[in-house]
Amino acid sequence: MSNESAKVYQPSPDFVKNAAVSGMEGYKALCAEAEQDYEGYWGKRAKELLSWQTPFTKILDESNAPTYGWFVDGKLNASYNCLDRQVERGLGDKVALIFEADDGQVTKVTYKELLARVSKIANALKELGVQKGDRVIIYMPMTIDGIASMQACARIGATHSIVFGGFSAQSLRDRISDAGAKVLITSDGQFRGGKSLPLKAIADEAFAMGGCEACTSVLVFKRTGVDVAMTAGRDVWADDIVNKQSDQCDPVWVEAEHPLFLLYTSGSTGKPKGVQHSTGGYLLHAMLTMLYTFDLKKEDIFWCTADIGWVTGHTYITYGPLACGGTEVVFEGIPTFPNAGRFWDMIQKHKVSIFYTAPTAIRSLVKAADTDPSVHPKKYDLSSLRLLGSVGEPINPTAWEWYYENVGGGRCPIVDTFWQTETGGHMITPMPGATPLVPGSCTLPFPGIQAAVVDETGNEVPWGQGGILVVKKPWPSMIRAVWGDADRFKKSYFPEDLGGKLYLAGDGAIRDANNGYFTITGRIDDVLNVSGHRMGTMEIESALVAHPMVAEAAVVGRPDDLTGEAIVAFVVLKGSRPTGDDAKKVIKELSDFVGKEIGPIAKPKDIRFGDNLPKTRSGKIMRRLLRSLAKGEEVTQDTSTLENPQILEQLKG
Ligand code: 6R9
Repeated sequence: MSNESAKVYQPSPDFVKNAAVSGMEGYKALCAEAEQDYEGYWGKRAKELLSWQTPFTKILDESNAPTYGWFVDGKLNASYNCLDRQVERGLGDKVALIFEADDGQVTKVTYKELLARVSKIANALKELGVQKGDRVIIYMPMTIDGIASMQACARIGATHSIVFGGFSAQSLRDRISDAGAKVLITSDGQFRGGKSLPLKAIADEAFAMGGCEACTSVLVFKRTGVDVAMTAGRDVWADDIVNKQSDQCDPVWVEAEHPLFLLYTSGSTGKPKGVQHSTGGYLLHAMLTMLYTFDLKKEDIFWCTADIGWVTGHTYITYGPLACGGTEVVFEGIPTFPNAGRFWDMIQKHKVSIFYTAPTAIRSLVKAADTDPSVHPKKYDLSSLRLLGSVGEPINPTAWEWYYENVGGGRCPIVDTFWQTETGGHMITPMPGATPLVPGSCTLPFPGIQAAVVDETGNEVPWGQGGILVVKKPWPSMIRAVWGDADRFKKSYFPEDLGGKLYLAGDGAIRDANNGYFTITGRIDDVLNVSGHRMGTMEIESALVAHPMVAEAAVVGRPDDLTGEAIVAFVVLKGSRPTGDDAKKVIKELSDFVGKEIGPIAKPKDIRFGDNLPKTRSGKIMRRLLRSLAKGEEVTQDTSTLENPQILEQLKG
C-alpha cells in the first residue's frame, strides 16, 4: 500500500518558521539526537522542562524490565509543576482555566486561584486521613473542582483514579474495590445537555453492593443542587470541609516513579485493568507533547474537548496544559447542546487557537451541519484557530478534509495523534510545523519514540505490508503496571510470542511503501472502539450473561458511519428464541441491563437471538462468522468446521 496518489498537505511557511519543531530537518534532527543517545535525549528534556526537588542522576532503570523506571532517584511533585511554579514565574494572574458550564456560564480561574482551590481540597483530603500512596477515586463531572480534585491528590502524593461520570454503579464499585480506595470524591449530580443527572445516588448504589469497605469517606461537591442522601460518618459536603481549609498546602515530594494515577481501561479479557502511571516520566511526556505536537505558545488558547474520565482528559486537560503554563478551555457539556454549533460558538467566543477533539464528534457535527446550515462552522468566526488535532480512533479522510476545510479554513494543520491510555501521551503523530500531512495517516513517530510494525514472531515487516504495531524501546510515560496484576501486565504488553521485549499496543498498522507513514488499521484484539471509547467484548458478554434470562452471548463490532464501530450482540436465551414484539421487549430489557452493569456507552446497537451460537466442533464460538453476520455480509468463509451451520440463518438479523 502506498499513499502516493493521496493528496499531501504541506505546513505553511509561516507555521514552519515559528514552530517548536521546525521543518522536516528539525524533526529529523530530534530523531537523530534520540538515536545517538536515547537516555540523554529524554534526560536533557526532563531536566529542562520539569522542576525537581531532588534532581535525578539516573535516567533509565532497566533492572526490573519490562517494568522500566525513569529518573528513579529524582523527586518532584506534579501539582507543584503545574501550579506553584507558574505563580513563582509571575503567571499567577494568568488565566489557567476558562470554564464553560453546560448552560453557557463562563468562569475564569487564574493560576493563583487554582492553586488556592487545589490546596484547600488537598487539606480537606488530609483531614479525611488521606496520605501519600493512598488511592482516591474521583467520580466527578467536567468541572473546575473535578480538575482541582485530581491536582489535590497529586499535591499530597495520593494516587487518583477517575471513573467516568457515565459509568454505572457496578463499574464504580468494581473500581473502588480493585483500587482499594480510601476516599471517593463525587458530586451531587452533573449537567449534560440541559439535563441534570445523578452521581451521588449512583455512588450510594455502588456502596450498597458491598466490597467498598476500605473506602471510609465520601467527599461530595455541590453541582446540581439535587437532594442527596448523606450517610453519617462517611459522607461529607465539600462546602463544609473544603471551604474552611487554609489555601496553603505544602506539596509532598514524591519519587519520580510514584504512581500519579490509575486509570481503568478495557482489555481483551476479563475485567478492566488499572493502568498505573508514574509522576516524572508521565509529566515529562505530557509537557513535551504539548510543546512539540501542539506547538503550545504562551498566548495560545488551548481546548481539548475530552472528559477527565478518559486518558486524553488527564494528559491534555489536567496535566499537560497546566504544566506548560497555558490557558485552556474546559467544557462541561456536550457538542450538540443547545445546538450542534456549540463547539464553533465556543471557539469563536473564547478565541481558541488550538482545538483537539475526536473523529466521532466531527462526524456527528458534519451530519448536523448538512441538515441545519445554521450550525455549519462556516457561519462562525473561527479565525483564531491555528492548529487542529484528532484523537481516539482513526479519522477517515472525508472527515479529515471536512475538518481541515470547514473548521481550519484550509490553513490549520491537523495533528492526528495516535496513542493509548497505556502510553500516557502521543506516540505517532505529525509535527504541525514539519510533517507533510496525508489524511487518514497518523504519519510518523513522536521524536524519540521507536515504533515499528512486526509479524507474529516480532520480526519487522517491510513497508507496505500490514502487521502488528509495537514500540521497541521503553519511553518515559509508558504504563508501569496493571494495578494488582503483574502477570497480566507482562502478558498483555510484553508477550513472549514477540520475544518479551516489544511493547504490544494491541493495534494493527501498515507503513506506507514510499514514505514509511503509519496508518492504524484498528485493534487486533477483542477490544472495540465505539465513539473513541474502548470497550472489551468480553466485558459486555459478561454483563449479558449476568442477566437471568441469558444462557450465552457473543459480542462483536461492526463498522458504523457515526460511532466508528457499533456493538452487536448475539444472544442465546435460557428459554425459547423470542420473535416479534417479544423480541423487542427482551432487547430493551437486555440493553438496559448492560447499561446498568457497565454504563450507557456499552449498550449494544443491535441484539439478535439464536437457539445457539455458531461453534466449531470443539465448542469455540466462530467470531469471524459473527462479524460477517453483524455487517450483513453473506457468509463466504469456510464453514466446514461449523457444528451447526443452520444457526447462521437465524442470526442474520
Ligand atoms: C488516547 C486514547 C486507545 C485506542 C488505540 C487505538 C485507538 C487512538 C487513534 C487511534 C487511530 C488515532 N486510537 N487514537 N486509532 N488513530 N489517532 O484514545 O486512548 O482510550 O486507551 O484508546 O484508540 O485503537 O489502541 P484509549
